Amino acid sequence: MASKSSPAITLYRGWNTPNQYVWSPFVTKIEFRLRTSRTSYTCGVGGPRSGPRGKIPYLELKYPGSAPELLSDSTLILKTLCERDIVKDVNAGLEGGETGQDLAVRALLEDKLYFLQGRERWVQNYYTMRDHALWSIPYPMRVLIGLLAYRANVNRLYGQGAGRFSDAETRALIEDVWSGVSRLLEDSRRKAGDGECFWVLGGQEPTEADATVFGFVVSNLVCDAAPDTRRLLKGDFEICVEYAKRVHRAWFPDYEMWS
Ligand SMILES: N[C@@H](CCC(=O)N[C@@H](CS)C(=O)NCC(=O)O)C(=O)O
Repeated sequence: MASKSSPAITLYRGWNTPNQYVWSPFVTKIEFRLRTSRTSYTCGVGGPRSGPRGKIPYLELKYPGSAPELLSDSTLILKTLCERDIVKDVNAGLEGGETGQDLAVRALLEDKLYFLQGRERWVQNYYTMRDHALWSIPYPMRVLIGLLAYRANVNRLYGQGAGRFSDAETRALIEDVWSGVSRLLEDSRRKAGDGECFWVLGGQEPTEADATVFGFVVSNLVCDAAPDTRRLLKGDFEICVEYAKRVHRAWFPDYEMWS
Protein backbone atom coordinates (compact mmCIF):
# COMPACT_ATOMS: atom_id res chain seq x y z
CA MET A 1 0.00 0.00 0.00
CA ALA A 2 1.80 3.14 -1.15
CA SER A 3 0.64 6.57 -0.09
CA LYS A 4 1.92 10.04 -0.72
CA SER A 5 0.84 11.32 2.71
CA SER A 6 3.17 10.79 5.65
CA PRO A 7 2.12 8.07 8.05
CA ALA A 8 2.29 8.40 11.82
CA ILE A 9 5.00 6.01 12.98
CA THR A 10 5.14 4.17 16.28
CA LEU A 11 8.20 2.07 17.02
CA TYR A 12 7.56 -0.66 19.59
CA ARG A 13 10.72 -1.06 21.64
CA GLY A 14 9.76 -3.56 24.35
CA TRP A 15 10.37 -1.39 27.40
CA ASN A 16 8.71 1.62 29.01
CA THR A 17 11.93 3.65 29.21
CA PRO A 18 11.46 6.89 27.30
CA ASN A 19 14.66 8.75 26.42
CA GLN A 20 16.78 5.71 27.05
CA TYR A 21 18.36 3.27 24.66
CA VAL A 22 16.94 -0.23 25.03
CA TRP A 23 18.96 -3.44 25.24
CA SER A 24 17.90 -4.67 21.79
CA PRO A 25 20.39 -3.78 19.04
CA PHE A 26 17.67 -4.16 16.43
CA VAL A 27 15.50 -1.47 18.03
CA THR A 28 18.36 1.05 18.09
CA LYS A 29 19.17 0.11 14.49
CA ILE A 30 15.69 1.31 13.45
CA GLU A 31 15.90 4.44 15.61
CA PHE A 32 19.23 5.31 13.99
CA ARG A 33 17.71 5.06 10.49
CA LEU A 34 14.63 7.08 11.42
CA ARG A 35 16.66 9.81 13.09
CA THR A 36 19.37 10.09 10.45
CA SER A 37 16.58 10.39 7.84
CA ARG A 38 14.90 13.06 10.03
CA THR A 39 11.72 10.99 10.11
CA SER A 40 9.66 11.61 13.21
CA TYR A 41 8.29 8.73 15.24
CA THR A 42 6.95 7.97 18.66
CA CYS A 43 8.02 5.12 20.90
CA GLY A 44 5.61 2.40 21.98
CA VAL A 45 6.20 -0.09 24.79
CA GLY A 46 4.82 -3.31 23.20
CA GLY A 47 7.01 -6.37 23.76
CA PRO A 48 7.82 -9.36 21.54
CA ARG A 49 4.62 -11.23 22.30
CA SER A 50 2.51 -8.44 20.78
CA GLY A 51 4.60 -8.21 17.59
CA PRO A 52 3.69 -9.92 14.30
CA ARG A 53 6.73 -12.23 14.45
CA GLY A 54 7.07 -12.50 18.23
CA LYS A 55 10.11 -10.19 18.23
CA ILE A 56 11.01 -6.57 18.82
CA PRO A 57 11.29 -4.21 17.11
CA TYR A 58 8.00 -3.87 15.30
CA LEU A 59 6.59 -0.72 13.85
CA GLU A 60 3.13 0.64 13.22
CA LEU A 61 2.40 2.82 10.22
CA LYS A 62 -0.85 4.75 10.31
CA TYR A 63 -1.83 6.62 7.18
CA PRO A 64 -4.68 9.11 7.53
CA GLY A 65 -7.98 7.33 6.93
CA SER A 66 -6.46 3.82 6.82
CA ALA A 67 -6.19 0.99 9.30
CA PRO A 68 -2.82 0.76 11.10
CA GLU A 69 -0.27 -1.50 9.47
CA LEU A 70 2.28 -3.49 11.50
CA LEU A 71 5.76 -4.21 10.15
CA SER A 72 8.34 -6.45 11.77
CA ASP A 73 11.95 -7.59 11.37
CA SER A 74 14.35 -4.68 11.33
CA THR A 75 15.70 -5.38 7.83
CA LEU A 76 12.26 -5.83 6.30
CA ILE A 77 10.94 -2.77 8.14
CA LEU A 78 13.72 -0.64 6.65
CA LYS A 79 13.20 -2.12 3.20
CA THR A 80 9.54 -1.10 3.31
CA LEU A 81 10.34 2.36 4.68
CA CYS A 82 12.86 2.89 1.87
CA GLU A 83 10.42 1.71 -0.80
CA ARG A 84 7.87 4.21 0.47
CA ASP A 85 10.38 7.07 0.77
CA ILE A 86 9.81 7.28 4.52
CA VAL A 87 13.53 6.92 5.17
CA LYS A 88 16.42 7.61 2.82
CA ASP A 89 17.61 4.66 0.76
CA VAL A 90 21.14 5.17 2.03
CA ASN A 91 22.61 2.23 0.12
CA ALA A 92 21.26 3.34 -3.26
CA GLY A 93 24.49 5.22 -4.02
CA LEU A 94 26.92 2.44 -3.05
CA GLU A 95 29.35 1.40 -5.75
CA GLY A 96 31.19 -1.76 -6.74
CA GLY A 97 31.93 -4.02 -3.81
CA GLU A 98 30.52 -1.61 -1.24
CA THR A 99 27.08 -3.23 -1.32
CA GLY A 100 28.65 -6.57 -0.47
CA GLN A 101 30.84 -5.06 2.26
CA ASP A 102 27.84 -3.35 3.83
CA LEU A 103 25.84 -6.57 3.78
CA ALA A 104 28.78 -8.54 5.19
CA VAL A 105 29.15 -6.19 8.17
CA ARG A 106 25.45 -6.43 8.93
CA ALA A 107 25.45 -10.21 8.66
CA LEU A 108 28.52 -10.48 10.88
CA LEU A 109 26.79 -8.66 13.71
CA GLU A 110 23.17 -9.66 13.23
CA ASP A 111 23.67 -13.30 12.28
CA LYS A 112 26.88 -14.19 14.13
CA LEU A 113 27.67 -11.81 16.97
CA TYR A 114 24.05 -11.72 18.11
CA PHE A 115 24.18 -15.42 18.95
CA LEU A 116 27.63 -15.31 20.53
CA GLN A 117 26.56 -12.45 22.78
CA GLY A 118 23.25 -14.20 23.53
CA ARG A 119 25.22 -16.64 25.63
CA GLU A 120 26.72 -13.83 27.73
CA ARG A 121 23.27 -12.38 28.34
CA TRP A 122 21.03 -15.42 28.71
CA VAL A 123 23.43 -17.97 30.22
CA GLN A 124 26.23 -16.15 32.06
CA ASN A 125 24.08 -13.27 33.35
CA TYR A 126 20.74 -15.01 33.41
CA TYR A 127 19.06 -13.31 36.40
CA THR A 128 19.93 -9.80 35.22
CA MET A 129 18.69 -10.63 31.74
CA ARG A 130 15.54 -12.33 32.94
CA ASP A 131 14.47 -9.47 35.16
CA HIS A 132 15.06 -6.89 32.47
CA ALA A 133 13.65 -8.83 29.51
CA LEU A 134 10.61 -10.05 31.45
CA TRP A 135 10.03 -6.80 33.36
CA SER A 136 6.32 -6.75 32.53
CA ILE A 137 5.65 -10.22 34.00
CA PRO A 138 5.13 -10.12 37.77
CA TYR A 139 6.69 -12.55 40.22
CA PRO A 140 6.26 -15.49 40.78
CA MET A 141 5.17 -16.00 37.16
CA ARG A 142 8.42 -14.39 36.00
CA VAL A 143 10.39 -17.24 37.59
CA LEU A 144 8.50 -19.84 35.56
CA ILE A 145 8.47 -17.89 32.28
CA GLY A 146 12.15 -17.09 32.89
CA LEU A 147 13.01 -20.78 33.08
CA LEU A 148 11.12 -21.43 29.85
CA ALA A 149 12.92 -18.53 28.19
CA TYR A 150 16.25 -19.82 29.48
CA ARG A 151 15.57 -23.29 28.07
CA ALA A 152 14.40 -21.85 24.75
CA ASN A 153 17.53 -19.71 24.48
CA VAL A 154 19.91 -22.52 25.39
CA ASN A 155 18.27 -24.76 22.76
CA ARG A 156 18.34 -22.00 20.17
CA LEU A 157 22.02 -21.27 20.79
CA TYR A 158 22.89 -24.96 20.70
CA GLY A 159 20.99 -25.39 17.43
CA GLN A 160 22.61 -22.33 15.90
CA GLY A 161 26.05 -23.49 17.05
CA ALA A 162 27.10 -20.65 19.36
CA GLY A 163 25.97 -22.72 22.34
CA ARG A 164 28.57 -25.39 21.60
CA PHE A 165 31.60 -23.20 22.36
CA SER A 166 33.34 -22.86 25.71
CA ASP A 167 33.28 -19.48 27.44
CA ALA A 168 36.86 -18.82 26.33
CA GLU A 169 36.10 -19.77 22.72
CA THR A 170 33.00 -17.57 22.71
CA ARG A 171 34.94 -14.63 24.06
CA ALA A 172 37.69 -15.04 21.45
CA LEU A 173 35.11 -15.14 18.65
CA ILE A 174 33.40 -12.02 20.03
CA GLU A 175 36.78 -10.27 20.14
CA ASP A 176 37.41 -11.19 16.50
CA VAL A 177 34.17 -9.51 15.47
CA TRP A 178 34.85 -6.28 17.37
CA SER A 179 38.42 -6.26 16.15
CA GLY A 180 37.26 -6.45 12.51
CA VAL A 181 34.69 -3.69 13.03
CA SER A 182 37.30 -1.54 14.78
CA ARG A 183 39.69 -1.79 11.83
CA LEU A 184 37.01 -0.43 9.53
CA LEU A 185 36.19 2.39 11.93
CA GLU A 186 39.84 3.33 12.45
CA ASP A 187 40.32 3.76 8.72
CA SER A 188 37.31 6.00 8.47
CA ARG A 189 38.07 8.07 11.62
CA ARG A 190 41.34 9.20 10.01
CA LYS A 191 39.31 10.99 7.33
CA ALA A 192 36.87 12.69 9.75
CA GLY A 193 37.30 16.11 11.35
CA ASP A 194 37.53 16.59 15.13
CA GLY A 195 34.37 15.32 16.81
CA GLU A 196 32.70 14.62 13.45
CA CYS A 197 30.80 11.41 12.83
CA PHE A 198 32.62 8.84 10.76
CA TRP A 199 31.03 5.87 9.03
CA VAL A 200 31.70 2.17 8.66
CA LEU A 201 32.38 2.24 4.90
CA GLY A 202 34.36 5.47 5.17
CA GLY A 203 31.96 7.61 3.11
CA GLN A 204 30.44 11.01 3.84
CA GLU A 205 27.08 9.55 4.87
CA PRO A 206 26.03 6.56 6.96
CA THR A 207 24.91 3.36 5.25
CA GLU A 208 22.74 0.48 6.48
CA ALA A 209 25.82 -1.06 8.14
CA ASP A 210 26.09 1.98 10.42
CA ALA A 211 22.60 1.41 11.78
CA THR A 212 23.59 -2.12 12.73
CA VAL A 213 27.00 -1.25 14.15
CA PHE A 214 25.58 1.64 16.18
CA GLY A 215 22.76 -0.61 17.42
CA PHE A 216 25.16 -3.32 18.56
CA VAL A 217 27.70 -1.00 20.18
CA VAL A 218 25.06 0.89 22.13
CA SER A 219 23.18 -2.26 23.07
CA ASN A 220 26.32 -3.62 24.72
CA LEU A 221 27.18 -0.34 26.43
CA VAL A 222 23.76 -0.07 28.07
CA CYS A 223 23.15 -3.77 28.80
CA ASP A 224 23.85 -4.76 32.41
CA ALA A 225 23.73 -8.40 31.32
CA ALA A 226 26.76 -7.87 29.06
CA PRO A 227 29.47 -6.74 31.48
CA ASP A 228 32.33 -8.55 29.69
CA THR A 229 31.51 -7.08 26.29
CA ARG A 230 31.08 -3.65 27.82
CA ARG A 231 34.55 -3.95 29.40
CA LEU A 232 35.97 -5.23 26.13
CA LEU A 233 34.57 -2.31 24.11
CA LYS A 234 35.68 0.29 26.62
CA GLY A 235 39.08 -1.28 27.20
CA ASP A 236 40.21 -2.72 23.86
CA PHE A 237 37.96 -1.23 21.21
CA GLU A 238 37.68 2.40 22.27
CA ILE A 239 37.11 3.37 18.62
CA CYS A 240 33.67 1.69 18.77
CA VAL A 241 32.75 3.72 21.85
CA GLU A 242 34.01 6.93 20.21
CA TYR A 243 32.00 6.14 17.09
CA ALA A 244 28.85 5.68 19.16
CA LYS A 245 29.54 8.80 21.23
CA ARG A 246 29.74 10.99 18.15
CA VAL A 247 26.52 9.54 16.73
CA HIS A 248 24.85 9.92 20.11
CA ARG A 249 25.79 13.62 20.31
CA ALA A 250 24.66 14.32 16.74
CA TRP A 251 21.47 12.29 16.55
CA PHE A 252 20.33 11.20 20.03
CA PRO A 253 20.92 14.29 22.22
CA ASP A 254 17.63 13.68 24.06
CA TYR A 255 18.69 10.16 25.15
CA GLU A 256 20.62 9.32 28.28
CA MET A 257 24.13 8.29 27.42
CA TRP A 258 25.61 5.07 28.81
CA SER A 259 27.83 5.47 31.85
N1 LIG B 1 15.83 -10.49 12.76
C1 LIG B 1 15.12 -9.73 13.76
C2 LIG B 1 15.73 -10.02 15.12
C3 LIG B 1 14.98 -9.34 16.25
C4 LIG B 1 15.27 -9.98 17.58
O1 LIG B 1 15.92 -11.04 17.66
N2 LIG B 1 14.77 -9.36 18.65
C5 LIG B 1 14.94 -9.92 19.96
C6 LIG B 1 15.37 -8.82 20.94
S1 LIG B 1 17.01 -8.29 20.55
C7 LIG B 1 13.62 -10.45 20.47
O2 LIG B 1 12.58 -9.87 20.26
N3 LIG B 1 13.66 -11.59 21.15
C8 LIG B 1 12.49 -12.13 21.77
C9 LIG B 1 12.30 -13.57 21.44
O3 LIG B 1 13.02 -14.11 20.59
O4 LIG B 1 11.40 -14.15 22.05
C10 LIG B 1 15.20 -8.25 13.42
O5 LIG B 1 16.10 -7.85 12.68
O6 LIG B 1 14.31 -7.50 13.84
